[in-house]
Amino acid sequence: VKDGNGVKGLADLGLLEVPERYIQPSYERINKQDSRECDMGPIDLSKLNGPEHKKVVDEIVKAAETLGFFQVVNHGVPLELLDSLKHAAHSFFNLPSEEKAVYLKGVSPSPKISYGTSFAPEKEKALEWKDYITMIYSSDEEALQYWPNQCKKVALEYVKLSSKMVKDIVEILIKKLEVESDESIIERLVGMKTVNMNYYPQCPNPDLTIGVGRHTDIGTITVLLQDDIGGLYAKAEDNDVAKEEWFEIPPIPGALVINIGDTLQILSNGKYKSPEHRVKTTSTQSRVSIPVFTLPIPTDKIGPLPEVVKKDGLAHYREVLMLDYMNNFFANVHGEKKTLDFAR
Ligand code: AKG
Repeated sequence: VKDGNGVKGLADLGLLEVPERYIQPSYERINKQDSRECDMGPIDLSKLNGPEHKKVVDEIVKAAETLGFFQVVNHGVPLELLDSLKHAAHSFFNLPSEEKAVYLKGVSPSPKISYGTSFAPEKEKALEWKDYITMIYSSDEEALQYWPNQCKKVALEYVKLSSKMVKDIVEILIKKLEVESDESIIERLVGMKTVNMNYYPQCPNPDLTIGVGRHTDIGTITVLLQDDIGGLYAKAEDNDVAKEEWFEIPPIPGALVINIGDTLQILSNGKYKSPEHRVKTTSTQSRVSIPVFTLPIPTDKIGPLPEVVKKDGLAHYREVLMLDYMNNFFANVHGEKKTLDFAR
């Protein structure tokens, strides 16, 4: 990515095969036949305000306790904005390389915005077939000043318009833990937001490569907009079964994908699952996805909630500083659910 064109630059060369350093060991490769489509329909969040409130709450809680992934509709983010976001992501990654290069780490106009490729390219044995831009939200002014022109307005709208839904979902999940439902817990859990734009160029060897390797998200919850190409897989957790079971999270027009992050798994003492997930590449089209990660602020501490530990009789995690948890995540390559080991 040093020349500013990342994997997109490689894809544009029209290679018939990916370079050796993108070829994954077999354990990491994704075979569509080994997975099932997740057939859980989207949850209609507008029903939270009507007679079906309890049913919707139960659906959200059940999903958080099992796969850790679900999809939502009537989420408060206008459908036109979802289309504009996908369009904006393509516009950014289609820029000439020198225009993207200004956002590379080290030269970027702000440490809160960075453009890159793969996840930890200096450390990875095999690289991920993905370019991205990360934008950490701190204020509207900063976003409008520093984020790329191609996406700043829509990305900012997305962060803001998704935040009520994020708060509602977090509140439902915290209330269900029967802790003293104190508004400040919810506020702390949604203290920080980062929006990413991921770009997976079309790839000549989708069976040998990965878009994103096995990992969990470290925050509270993630909201993800994916386009209609598909390729996101989540692993069902079942400690008794040796065979891995993967579910494809299918694109649903107008829906947003929600997944639980490590922070909620830790806070709930393991009741809510932060699912391992990964992304397959595709040979036919370039895919975009746009996640908003919601996290506690770096100076906050996260640990199992005392009321939950009391009920469970033991704590499965220790208390850690969010900053240390984040640094550990970014200092390592992607790998299964190993970020959680940092809090054990
Ligand atoms: C991530 O950005 O951490 C993802 O897992 C992306 C998921 C996707 O592209 O569908």
